[in-house]
Amino acid sequence: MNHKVDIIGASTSFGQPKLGVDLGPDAIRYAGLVKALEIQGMNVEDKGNITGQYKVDPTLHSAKEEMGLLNFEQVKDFSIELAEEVESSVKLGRFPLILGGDHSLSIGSIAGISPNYENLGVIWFDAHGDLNDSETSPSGNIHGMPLAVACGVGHESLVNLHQPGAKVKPENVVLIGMRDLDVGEREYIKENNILTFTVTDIKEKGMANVMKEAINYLGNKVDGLHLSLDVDGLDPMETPGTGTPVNGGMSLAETQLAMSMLNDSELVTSLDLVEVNPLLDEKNMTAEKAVEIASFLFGKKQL
Ligand code: HAR
Ligand code: MN
Ligand code: MN
Ligand code: MN
Repeated sequence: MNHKVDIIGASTSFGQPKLGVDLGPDAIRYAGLVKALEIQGMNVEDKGNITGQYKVDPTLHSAKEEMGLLNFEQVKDFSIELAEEVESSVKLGRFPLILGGDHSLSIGSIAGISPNYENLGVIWFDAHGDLNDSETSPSGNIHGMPLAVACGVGHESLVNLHQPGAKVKPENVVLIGMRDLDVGEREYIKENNILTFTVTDIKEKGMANVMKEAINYLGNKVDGLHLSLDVDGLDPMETPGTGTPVNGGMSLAETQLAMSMLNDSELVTSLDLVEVNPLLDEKNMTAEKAVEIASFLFGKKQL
């Protein structure tokens, strides 16, 4: 694991309609992220927050639509800025830890990361596939689309953002925690043979076996591994402070196990921690869980 960590706050909420997810990065900081990583021996630099040029207007949040994409301009503008910041971190040999913010931020984070690798792997830890495009999306919310965009599917100015073309190959993607997939997402997963673990798979096989499979599958072929962790992958009893909770999720203990195994694998080179919304939370417990999850990824042990 790279010990030099850059914290990059991705303070955006334009990928979805609920106010407050742009406050997620600060909520995670207040929950003690920097200290927790320093205890694990990391050299941490907090780069502050990226906001993009558009300000959130609480009275008019879902302003403009472009071909079925809500807040398209805002998401695009934000993604370009984030991609630049993330890429400079990777170029300096540091580990970018991107705090969200809604999951549309991964359009920018992955765009900034992928030019630095020949064959980037992505683990998408989430209740959702985030594999929609404007045709398949039931909502028009771009936070349901970032993985599709990274794979080269979607609006051309999002797909070609920062660098032309797809940023990840579907065969280098692993989905973990799935339990709320739309029809078009299921078809995309099947057509592209994406390695997918639902919560039912996790309960049946056990998290340790699932992670062994995921790590073996990616380990030999990727030269970098991006973990994109949506806190709604966990059960809402663990992480209530998130915009689209889905019952029947993973426990904190299972998530800690997954993170420990990823730490042991030494494969992970970048991380998104997303969809923390302190306005929907109880006493910042979702941000606290996010810090705990990051601590395990960076080497925290129970004994
Ligand atoms: N699949 C639905 C949509 O595209 C819901 C997406 C919910 N969002 C997230 N992403 N939090 O993981 O609208
Ligand atoms: Mn660049
Ligand atoms: Mn997501
Ligand atoms: Mn989700």
